[in-house]
Amino acid sequence: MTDENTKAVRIWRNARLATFAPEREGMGIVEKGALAVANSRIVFAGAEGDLPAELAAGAETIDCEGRWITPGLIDCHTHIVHAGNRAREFEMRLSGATYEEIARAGGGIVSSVAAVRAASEDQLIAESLPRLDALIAEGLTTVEIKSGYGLDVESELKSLRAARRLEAERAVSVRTTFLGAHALPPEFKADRTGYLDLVIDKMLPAVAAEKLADAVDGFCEGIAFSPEEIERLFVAAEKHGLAVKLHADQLSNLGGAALAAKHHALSADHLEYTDEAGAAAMAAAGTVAVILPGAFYFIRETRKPPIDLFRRHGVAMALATDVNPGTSPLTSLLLTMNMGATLFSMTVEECLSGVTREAARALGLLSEVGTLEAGKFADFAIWNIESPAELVYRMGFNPLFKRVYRGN
Ligand code: DI6
Ligand code: FE
Repeated sequence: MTDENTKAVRIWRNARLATFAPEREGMGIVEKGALAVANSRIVFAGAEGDLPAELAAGAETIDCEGRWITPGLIDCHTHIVHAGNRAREFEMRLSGATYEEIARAGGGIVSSVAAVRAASEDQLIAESLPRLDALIAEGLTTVEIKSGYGLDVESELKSLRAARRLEAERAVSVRTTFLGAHALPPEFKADRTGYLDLVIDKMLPAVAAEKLADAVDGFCEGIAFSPEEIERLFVAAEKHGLAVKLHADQLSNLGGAALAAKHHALSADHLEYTDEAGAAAMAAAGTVAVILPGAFYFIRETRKPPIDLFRRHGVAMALATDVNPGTSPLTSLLLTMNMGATLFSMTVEECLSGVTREAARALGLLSEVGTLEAGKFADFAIWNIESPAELVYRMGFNPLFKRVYRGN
C-alpha cells in the first residue's frame, strides 16, 4: 500500500477497552488502554504503555478521560426495511382478539406485505431510516437487513435495494439477506410449490445477478415452510454461492437447528424449541445461535431458548433485535441485552459479546469487525459508564458518548 498507511494516525488514549479479542480472557479488558487507527483500520489496541513509539510520533491524540470503549455494536438479525406498522393489531390482541380475527380484519404478516408492495423504494428508505437511526444512536456500526415482506420478484428486489441504499444514507455497514421464504403470499395460498418455485427459480437468480444479498434465510415453521421446502431453498442458495441462515425452532421443534447445521448455516435464529441434538449439530458445524429476546417478549412466549445446552455444547451465541412490525418492534440493542440477561439469564459477557464479536461471527464478518484488534475496521463505541455491566443493566437509558465508524 501507499504511505497513506503510515500517516494520519489517530490515537484514542486514556481509555478502558473491552476488546473481546479471543486471545485475551473474558471481555478482553485492558485498563489504561489505547486504540490507534490509520486508514479506517485499527493498527493497535492494547495497553497505552505498549503503544509503539513510531505510531505515537506525530499522531493526533484524543483523551478519552477514562471512558470505556467497546467494538461498535452489531445487529445481526433485523427486518428493518418494512412499511407501515401493526399497532392496530397489537391493540386488538390486547383486547383478546385471536390470530384469525386479526387476519380477517386485514392484520398479520399479509398486511405488512401489502404495505411493502405499495411503497416505493424511496418510501421504504424513508420509513426505515428512523429505525436505523435509533440503533445507530446506541453505537451500532453494522446491521443485517432481511427482505421478506415483498414476496414477489419486484417487491423483494425493491426491499433489498432499499436495504443496500441505507448504507449510503448513513455511516454504517449493511449486510443484506434474501428472505423470500418468509411466508406464503395470499396469491399462492393454494399453491405452496408454485411459490417455492418462484422463490428458487425467479427471485433467487435475480437477487444473485444483481448481487443484492450476502445470504439466504428462510422461516422453518408450521405456519411457514417445512424442513423439506427449506432444504430445497438451501441447495439452490449453495448453487449461487450464497451463505444460508435460518429462522429455526421459534414456535415448535421441526429440527430447524439441525437442518441449518447440516447446511453449515452461518446462524440459526430464535431456537426456543431447539433440543440437544440440534445444539450438538450446531456446535459441530460452527453455526451461531442468534437469540432474539424481543420476539420472545412481544409474543409472550414461555419456552426459553436452551442457553445452558448451547453453553455445554460450546455453541457461539449472538443477540439481536429481530426488528419487525409483527413480533418484535424493538430498535434497541441495549434493551435487547437487558432482555437477554433478565429473561434468559445470559451473563454480561455473553450479552456484550453477543452484540459484538458473536454477531460478527453470525454474519461471517469476524475477520473485519466485532472486536478491538489490529487489522480490523475502526468501528467502536465510547461510553459514559463505570463498568461494562452498566450497558446490560439499564433499561431505556443510553450512555453512548461517541460512535466511531471506520475511524471517523
Ligand atoms: N419470525 C417472526 O417472529 C417474524 N418472522 C419470522 O420469521 C414474524 C413476521 C411478522 O409477523 O411480520
Ligand atoms: Fe426474524
